[in-house]
Amino acid sequence: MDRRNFVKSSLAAAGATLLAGHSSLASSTPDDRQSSSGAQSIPGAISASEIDAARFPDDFLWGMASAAYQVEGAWNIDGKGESNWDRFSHTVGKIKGGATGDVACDQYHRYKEDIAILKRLYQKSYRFSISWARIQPAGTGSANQKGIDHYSRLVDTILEAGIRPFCTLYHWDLPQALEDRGGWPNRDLASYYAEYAGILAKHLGDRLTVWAPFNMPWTFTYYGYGIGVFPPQRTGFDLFLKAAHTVNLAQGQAFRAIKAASSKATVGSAYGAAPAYPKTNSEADIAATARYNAMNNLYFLNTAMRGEYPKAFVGEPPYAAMGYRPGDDKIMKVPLDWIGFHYYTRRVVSAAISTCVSGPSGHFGTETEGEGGASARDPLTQIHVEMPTEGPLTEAGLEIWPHGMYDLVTQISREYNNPIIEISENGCCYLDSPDDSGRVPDQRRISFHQQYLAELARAIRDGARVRAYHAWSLVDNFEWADGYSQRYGLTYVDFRTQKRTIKDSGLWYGRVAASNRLNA
Ligand code: IFM
Repeated sequence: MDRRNFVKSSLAAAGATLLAGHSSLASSTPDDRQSSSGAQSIPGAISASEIDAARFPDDFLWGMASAAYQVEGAWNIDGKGESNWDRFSHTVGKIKGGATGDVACDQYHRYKEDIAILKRLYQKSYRFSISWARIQPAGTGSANQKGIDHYSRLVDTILEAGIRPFCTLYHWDLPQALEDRGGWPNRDLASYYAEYAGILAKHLGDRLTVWAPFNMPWTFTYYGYGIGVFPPQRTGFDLFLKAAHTVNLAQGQAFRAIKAASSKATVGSAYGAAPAYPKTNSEADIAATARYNAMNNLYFLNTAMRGEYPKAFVGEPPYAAMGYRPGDDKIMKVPLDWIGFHYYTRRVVSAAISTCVSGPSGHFGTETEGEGGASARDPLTQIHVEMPTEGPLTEAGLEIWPHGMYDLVTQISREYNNPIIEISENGCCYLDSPDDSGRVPDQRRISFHQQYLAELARAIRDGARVRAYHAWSLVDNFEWADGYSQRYGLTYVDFRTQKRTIKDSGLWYGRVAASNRLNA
């Protein structure tokens, strides 16, 4: 049975399916309270009493997140240049249903309505991203004033609503002109990107204080250049290594450019992260799991905090293939003011049996791994990575594993000297739509966030300095290669009319933000 069919059947069975071979996970999980108690009918689930007991600090920043290409539309308006995702979505056969982001949620024109929703739901933080091609249509050179003006108005509207603007500079939409120059494997992009960051900080840095250079850098470099499932669909592990190194340099250079232009700026991150658990207690699987953690969770964090690549490879980092030059450690090393990361679902890792690269197989969302065989995901880390299905699955096929939130937050807290942490994204795909009365009763989304947040509250109680949580997403939107077939919003969007309907989850999340409790 493929994963998608498995999603359907596991939903019908309330997620109670337990796959053979994964039962050893509970004992290898740092926290195994519930697995050992046997009190839960659904693996990994959090009890109602834990949800009732969860508390958040008075000044906790409840927020929602979005990304420019996924919500803005207006793809060629006010001087905006073409981006890689414009080109990709305009190419026949690339996106499910032939969808594009040309209109998306039309947030470029409807941002006031969307900020009003945030305000109505007592939100304290809005994480949005800026389209590089609106600011520099060809990726370099002077700024497009209309693009600057748009984001300036957006920031002002967010602030007027009493909400903190959190800006991601790059959420995957690269000016196509830079892709045409070789894209991220071209080291020159680090300097172009720093120039772009400096322009933003100069024009918005009097009001914006929270900046994250890159959204999920591993994902867009690996998917875009390593395995070719995102634009520009190039495939080569060397290309991935080069792209990732350019991004690490760009992160360091942008950090300095932002700080030079704005004395108020704090710079952090919006990394994708997933706690990884060894498939067995063998030394080989434990070592492979550590390599996964280094590659997927720390590859862009450790370079910033310590100026060096974490131990992601069997053997020395492949410096020559990366295009690493003497002195790059100093460029990469920048002490992030806070660490932001997303958590959606976990991984189970084993040492690869075969050294073949498995490459993409079947469906690829923004989190999915190849599923076939036991071969290595790539030639140098020699890891085999699985997406477990022990817990229930969302309608995107991602396993719900709330304990991972606790494990990840406490792990990063331990490894980086208890930094300030923001959860920059977490969310789930369910396709609930308005009922006859116009309500969207998406109880499963409420339950999902309640459980993950209960685990976040536990990490805070145990000493982690987490100051924010951003639900993905403010509105249903363009879900990359899946087009409009997946809905992550706390607000329903009718894409024919652009009518917004706050889902029950959004109303619930508003009460959470007002009370700092999950049983609101
Ligand atoms: O929609 C994406 C987002 O762009 C990045 N993080 C995961 C989300 C859901 O797949």
